[in-house]
Amino acid sequence: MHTVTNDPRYPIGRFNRVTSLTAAERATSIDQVAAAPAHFRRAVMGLTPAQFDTPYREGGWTVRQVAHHVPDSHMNAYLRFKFGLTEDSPAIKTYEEKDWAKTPEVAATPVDVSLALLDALHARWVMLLRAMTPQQFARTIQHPEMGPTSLDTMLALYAWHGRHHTAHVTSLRERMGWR
Ligand code: NI
Repeated sequence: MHTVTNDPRYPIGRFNRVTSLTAAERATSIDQVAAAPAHFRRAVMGLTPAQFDTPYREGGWTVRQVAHHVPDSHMNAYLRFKFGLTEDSPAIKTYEEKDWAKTPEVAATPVDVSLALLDALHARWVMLLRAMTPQQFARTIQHPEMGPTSLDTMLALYAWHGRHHTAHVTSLRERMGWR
């Protein structure tokens, strides 16, 4: 389904937009969201401070910035689900992810803090996802760039997103020969 390329920005391919998911696809996507914190934690395990400060590709974010970006992104995702479930097709806000990666706390915050944040956030988010009905996954939000977007689409997007950033780190480790 995803086209794998040699583009270091997209180690697992780009996100292919889907409008709705089957029950089986939804279950797989929720499992991927559930597994994401442990997979990301394993991907960064044992890295040195210098390795955390290495860009995952030339001109790209450092591993440290990626580690802080994933919970930033998934907190926005969680809020999109909550807004989508409690309001009638609400307009949601995008956020300037490049600037969020440079706000004053990012350089000084231990990566462990963001890993713990990701654990707790996903624990709560997955409780929500597993409790949602198919009708609730069909609810929509208004995304300024994507237009009307179902929560199924959001689920598929964020299942991809966790794997996408984990692969940035694992592919860097592979290229650099880091054990
Ligand atoms: Ni991202």
